[in-house]
Amino acid sequence: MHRVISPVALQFAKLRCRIFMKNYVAASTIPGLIDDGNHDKPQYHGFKTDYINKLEFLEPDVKKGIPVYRVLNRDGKLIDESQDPKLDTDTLLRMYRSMTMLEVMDEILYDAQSQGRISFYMTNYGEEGTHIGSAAALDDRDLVFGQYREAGVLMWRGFQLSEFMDQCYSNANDPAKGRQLPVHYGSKDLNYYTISSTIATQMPQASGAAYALKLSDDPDRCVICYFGDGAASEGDAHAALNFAATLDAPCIFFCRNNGYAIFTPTCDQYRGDGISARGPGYGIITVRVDGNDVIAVYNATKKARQIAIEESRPVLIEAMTYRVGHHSTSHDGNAYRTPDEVNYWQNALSPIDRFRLYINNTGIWDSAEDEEWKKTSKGKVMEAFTNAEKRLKPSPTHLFTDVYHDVPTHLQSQLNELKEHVKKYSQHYPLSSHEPFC
Ligand SMILES: Cc1ncc(C[n+]2csc(CCOP(=O)(O)OP(=O)(O)O)c2C)c(N)n1
Ligand SMILES: [Mg+2]
Repeated sequence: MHRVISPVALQFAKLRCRIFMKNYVAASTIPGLIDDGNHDKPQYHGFKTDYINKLEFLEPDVKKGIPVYRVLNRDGKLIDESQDPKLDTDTLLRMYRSMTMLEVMDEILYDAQSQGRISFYMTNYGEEGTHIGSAAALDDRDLVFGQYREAGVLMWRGFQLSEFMDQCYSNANDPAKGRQLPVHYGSKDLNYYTISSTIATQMPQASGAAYALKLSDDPDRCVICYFGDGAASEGDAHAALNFAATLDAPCIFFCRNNGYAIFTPTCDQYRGDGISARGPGYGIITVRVDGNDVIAVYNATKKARQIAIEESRPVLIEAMTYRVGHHSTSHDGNAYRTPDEVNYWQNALSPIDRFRLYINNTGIWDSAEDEEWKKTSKGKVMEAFTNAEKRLKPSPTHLFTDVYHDVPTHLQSQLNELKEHVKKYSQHYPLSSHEPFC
């Protein structure tokens, strides 16, 4: 099919082309655009490089495995004193209590799902160090774009146990009024964007938000974008990293490399050196960190935040960790990995155990306090759980609200039809567990 271009449109296009060319020539300070007479140097647009005169291919493992930064050894001892962030006792204990509270919440909600009390759940077992180490290093005003397995970040920000429970129970207090799957939390007050199941969609959104922060008159903030090793295989990951790099957007890309994307192990997902190896390809400053060492994660994120804000550029952190739990309550991890593998990570490499050893070693926490805290934390979670379970589910009216400012007439007539139907067949509907139609 031929498109007919009007003479006016043609003139307009020519004008735009001239403006573009003018700007293009004005931008000729880009390295390689001016022939400086040195023909032994390549002069490609934007490159600073050399010629070679022997054929050489670049091996993918330019470096023999990007190293993993850690601060604590497996016995919870500082390896190098200079890496001690010297956090005060309150902060260290808050970190420990948050990591363990998250574990207790996971246990109770996972069991609740298997008893049919909630519809779905995803645990965070084994990844508590990545959540709390990174969250503690941020400012509460920084924007968080999460995937779905970062409940600890939200807990650190101050999301209450009752709020977690109300969301998982989809009761009348759930801000999404029961329209989201459990664990799809969000909090405007805590600068935590609502989780979307469609993996990696949070990544370009994070780049955009970081660019908006850069252009705003409030530049002392950054964005942190959490994503999994599996999400990194999505096209959105490429778009996000490249946009953030080229726009110099202050975004920390925090990859939780937990070894699996549901049942696909990382060795089947990529051939390169993990996610870190991709950073330099995008021109992004990168670090790989032991995700089960909460202090190392803290140091890496603190520094990443400083770089992102002060230099206005993205930073990539690859936190090496392990998903100890099943992918979700709808998936059985035993189908593709051995109990020995899981036990090894759960017992020998637990981020919580390592951190407990550290605070025991420093003398700020002991086993008696630990026992007491186990009881207290369980009590708090159970209380929130019981309250959420008792609360009514949202009114069925909310099937029709919140998409449009005013419910349009065609939806209003469907709502009326539903009301009549439910009235006629009320014995088939659990009306007593819902708030009434409104
Ligand atoms: C676009 C899209 N494709 C596929 C899925 C199905 N899915 C849900 S989670 C997941 C694996 C994600 O793995 P990873 O990013 O490593 O996160 P993890 O679950 O390990 O924390 C997949 C494939 C999805 N939700 N969205
Ligand atoms: Mg994963």
